[in-house]
Amino acid sequence: MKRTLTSMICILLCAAILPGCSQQKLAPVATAKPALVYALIAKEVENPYMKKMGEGFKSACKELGVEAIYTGPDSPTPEKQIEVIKEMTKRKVAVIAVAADDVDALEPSLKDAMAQGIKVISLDSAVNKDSRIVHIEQADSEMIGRVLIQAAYKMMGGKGKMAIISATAQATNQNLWIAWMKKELQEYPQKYRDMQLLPVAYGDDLPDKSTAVAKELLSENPDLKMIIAPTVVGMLAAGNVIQEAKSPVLLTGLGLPSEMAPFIKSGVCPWMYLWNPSDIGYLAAYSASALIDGAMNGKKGDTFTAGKLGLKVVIAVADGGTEIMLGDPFKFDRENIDAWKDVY
Ligand code: RAM
Repeated sequence: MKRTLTSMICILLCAAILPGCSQQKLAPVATAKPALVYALIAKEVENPYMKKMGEGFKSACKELGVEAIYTGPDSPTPEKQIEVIKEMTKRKVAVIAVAADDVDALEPSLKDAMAQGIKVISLDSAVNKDSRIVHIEQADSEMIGRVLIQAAYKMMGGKGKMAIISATAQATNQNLWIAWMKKELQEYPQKYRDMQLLPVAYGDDLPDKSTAVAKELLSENPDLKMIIAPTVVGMLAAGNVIQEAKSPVLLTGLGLPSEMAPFIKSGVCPWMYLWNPSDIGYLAAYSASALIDGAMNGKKGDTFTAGKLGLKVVIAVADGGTEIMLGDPFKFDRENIDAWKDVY
């Protein structure tokens, strides 16, 4: 009996309160604005260097409180990259940061993205100045090209046949570095008079093709003394081929310390160069955020703080556009490789 009376009272109380709720205007709940989305479009999504760029990009986006997408084509072609750019544009991301498979081919799709308010930057491998607001450059292209030829000169004693294994034939960054390698050879004919450079071989930044190209170079050139690979994929492939063939050919270029440590220790690669790819992704995200916030506009002389990387300045570059530079290339050799092989 008692329970019935209690439940009756509860029902009556609820009936008395509810209409009041429906009559009161409920204060609007502040709906959190959806986080902005920043997309990094790799040259090719499985490339280990690109993945490390993606890690840095994601880490910076987490610090910035925005959502990060790491994406890219399953093979490094401009056509496939354009498909991904269009997909990100359709998703109305706030930022597209692209490592270009071609300097010009992406222009229509990137211009369309910018026309829809998307901040477009390139990183690692530039698009032309009209396709971007600013480029995030790892290191000075001239320095990279010249230092690789100077390293080859020392390793091969200034004489013999050398080859370059590059990425894809349209890759902006490798093509810039190779142009500076050739300029170094042309500007010092006396110094390099006894060194011959074979036609550039392209491994397309694909492990299998880079391996096949390295094997072909060794079999077709028994007197080959040196391979220069300005691509981490080419470096690993050439290192394995040379080591497995017990070839005396020497190797230098741009390699990941984590992948190239065995070849530096065995002497196949006396030394090589690179930078931290994660820092490029990190810098790209902070540069994008500064563009979104209006802290900088990608114009020469603009400055902004890029998180742990500190103050950065926008510089004018030879292609008529602007860049933000990460720093100088770092030399990896027997003395320091153990300190770096577990870092990246
Ligand atoms: C490959 C890619 C990348 C380049 C590095 C050195 O991973 O081609 O664009 O910066 O090598």
